[in-house]
Amino acid sequence: MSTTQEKQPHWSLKQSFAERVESSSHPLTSYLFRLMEVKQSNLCLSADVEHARDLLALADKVGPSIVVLKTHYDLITGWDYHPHTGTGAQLAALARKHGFLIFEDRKFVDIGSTVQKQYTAGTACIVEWAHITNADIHAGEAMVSAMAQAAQKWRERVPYEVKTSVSVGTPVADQFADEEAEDQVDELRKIVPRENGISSAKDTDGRKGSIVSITTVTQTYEPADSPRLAKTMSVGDEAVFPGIEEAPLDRGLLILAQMSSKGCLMDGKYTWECVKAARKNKDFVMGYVAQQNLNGITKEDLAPTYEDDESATEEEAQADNFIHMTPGCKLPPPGEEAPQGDGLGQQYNTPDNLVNIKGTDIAIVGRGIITAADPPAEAERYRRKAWKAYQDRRERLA
Ligand code: BMP
Repeated sequence: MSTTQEKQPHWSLKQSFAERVESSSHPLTSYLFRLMEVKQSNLCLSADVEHARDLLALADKVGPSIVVLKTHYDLITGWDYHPHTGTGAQLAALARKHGFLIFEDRKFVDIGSTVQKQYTAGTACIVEWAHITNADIHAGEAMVSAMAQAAQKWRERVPYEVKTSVSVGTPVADQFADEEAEDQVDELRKIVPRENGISSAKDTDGRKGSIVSITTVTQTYEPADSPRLAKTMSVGDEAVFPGIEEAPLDRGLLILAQMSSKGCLMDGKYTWECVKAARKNKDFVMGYVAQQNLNGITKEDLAPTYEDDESATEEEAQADNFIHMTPGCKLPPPGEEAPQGDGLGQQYNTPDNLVNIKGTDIAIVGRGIITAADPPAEAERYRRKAWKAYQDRRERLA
């Protein structure tokens, strides 16, 4: 199978995440690109821990280093399904506090009618708390449009109320607008101690970086029963990450186009069908879970012998700006060059191989961080490596 590496690199591989904001067709993708620049992070934590309380504690500790937190709610013991105060709602509060999106790795696959219900109803009611979910489209493209329809219906159904809030905006000047804002930033600073995010106003004139901001009073329409506004949450849980506004309420889908596991049966033909489904459903599909960059890819690249009438036009392929998230990521142990598999079929690549060489955008790391002696410190190490891989890619292709 040939790859994009043999062709001229697609424009999206050369651009910064900031530059890709404008040409994103999905509001949540635009938001995520901006968040990635603000936090200087292209790291997703796969939070596959045993108990709900461990999940929440881990999300709170590692939150400052990541832009996406990936869950498998069905492997978590003690998941509380209450829509306003349960585990999903609590995770949503942590996502607001630290500035990350929640990605439920549910891998939906069924007929459209069933996936609609699995996504927006049932015990877990995934659409309520997960900004992003994913689908294995072996059941056919119709399930993608069915999920898009369900997400849209959910979005329209959510009752609205006007919320008046004081928010701390993007750093703009060297003085605080007033004392109240300064206090507010101090409080938020305790929550986000790492030198990134709001500290992007740093040091252009040689002085120590300072957090500078203006206070703005905004009126926004918020869904009355959204976990983002859970009334029963304690005051501390209402904190909002100061570097960027809250995530939009739009929901997004990642298509599971390729997997990291040994012997995976998803062949080039399947991946090509994923690319077509993504291009057809740009309002809902943010991108892919994949092992390589698929932007600009053609049938000839993926499945040359597959007889398919629907070939992509050059124009269509050029317009791609999908985001790519990649699991099977680990750093090798000290003294070794490559990370070993887990003995159960999982295959690992380094962040450099995935982001710099294969051109994916977000590295998904689970056990590499979770089983470390100090998960927050290890998450920081992965964040730096994955971000460097992104910078190296841009330098290499410039
Ligand atoms: P770990 O880094 O501990 O191997 O975890 C990888 C995570 O990514 C798991 O949650 C797994 O279900 C998920 N995953 C994967 O490993 N490979 C894929 O191709 C798709 C996945 O969702």
